[in-house]
Amino acid sequence: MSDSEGEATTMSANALDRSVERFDAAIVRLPDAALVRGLRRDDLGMPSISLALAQHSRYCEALVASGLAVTVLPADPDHPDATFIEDTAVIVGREALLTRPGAPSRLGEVAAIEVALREAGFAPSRITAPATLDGGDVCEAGDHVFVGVSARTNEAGATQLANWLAARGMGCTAIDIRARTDILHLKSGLAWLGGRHLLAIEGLAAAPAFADYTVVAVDADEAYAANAVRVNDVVFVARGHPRLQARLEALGWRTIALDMSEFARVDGGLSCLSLRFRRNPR
Ligand code: CIR
Repeated sequence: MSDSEGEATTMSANALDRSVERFDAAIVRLPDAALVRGLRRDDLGMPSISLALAQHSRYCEALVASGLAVTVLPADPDHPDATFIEDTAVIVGREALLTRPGAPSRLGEVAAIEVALREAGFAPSRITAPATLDGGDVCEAGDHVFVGVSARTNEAGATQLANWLAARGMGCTAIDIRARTDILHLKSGLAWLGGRHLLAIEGLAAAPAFADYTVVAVDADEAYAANAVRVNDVVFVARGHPRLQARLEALGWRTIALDMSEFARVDGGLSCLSLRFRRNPR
C-alpha cells in the first residue's frame, strides 16, 4: 500500500513474518430485527435478534480490546443484511471504494456508508453499473488483493476493483468461485493472517493463486471458521472451532473466539461485521 510504513505491511517470503497493517478504527452497523429476513442459501433456523445484538456487542468489545475506536451506525430496518457492512466498501490505507452489492436488496445499504466514510475523512471512489462487487469477495493480503468472482461479484466488478487498486500500486488476482456451492463470498473460505500467511478451506488451499503463500488449511468440518479476521495482534475466530483455534495458537497467533451463531444463520461471518481501517497514515 502506498502509505504503509513502520509496522505496516511488509511482504516477505519469511515464514515468520506475520506483519499486517495496524488498524485503529472500525465502523460497524447494529443488526436490526429485520435480520430474520436476511438473505440465506440454506435454512439454518431463524436468527434471534436479542442473541445477535449480544454477539455483535461482544464483537465490538473485541475490536476495542484490540485497539480500535469503533463507530456504531444505527440499525437499518429497510435493509435486513445491513449489519454485514463489509460488503459495502473496500478500504485500502486511506483510500476507500464504495461497492455495488450484487444482491439487489442490498444496493440501498451503500448510501449510509458513504456518509460514514466521508465523516471518517475518506473521499471514496465507487463501483459503477453494470459492475457488482461485494466487499466479502475482496481479500486484502498486504500489497496484493484476491477478489472472488462469485454469485455477487461479477467480472466487471473484479476488473473495476483491479483497476482501482492498480492506480494505487497494488496487484489483484481474480479467483472464480462461481462453481462452488460451499461459500457465498471468497472470504467465506479465505482469510489473510499477515505476511505471506493465509487461512483457507481445503477446496481453496491449493489454488495456484496462493503459490507464494503459506496456507493453513481448515478442516472441512470447521470450514465456517476460515472466515477469520486478523486484527492487529490477534486473530478473531468463530467460537466452536477448537481445532483450528488451537492450531493457530500453536503456530504463534493469538486468537479471540467470538460467538457468531446468529449471523451464521444468514450466511454472515466475522469479517463482514466491520470495516476496519487506520484513521491517520503514519
Ligand atoms: C447476504 O447474503 O448478503 C447476507 N445474508 C450475508 C452477507 C455476508 N457477508 C460477508 O460474508 N461478507
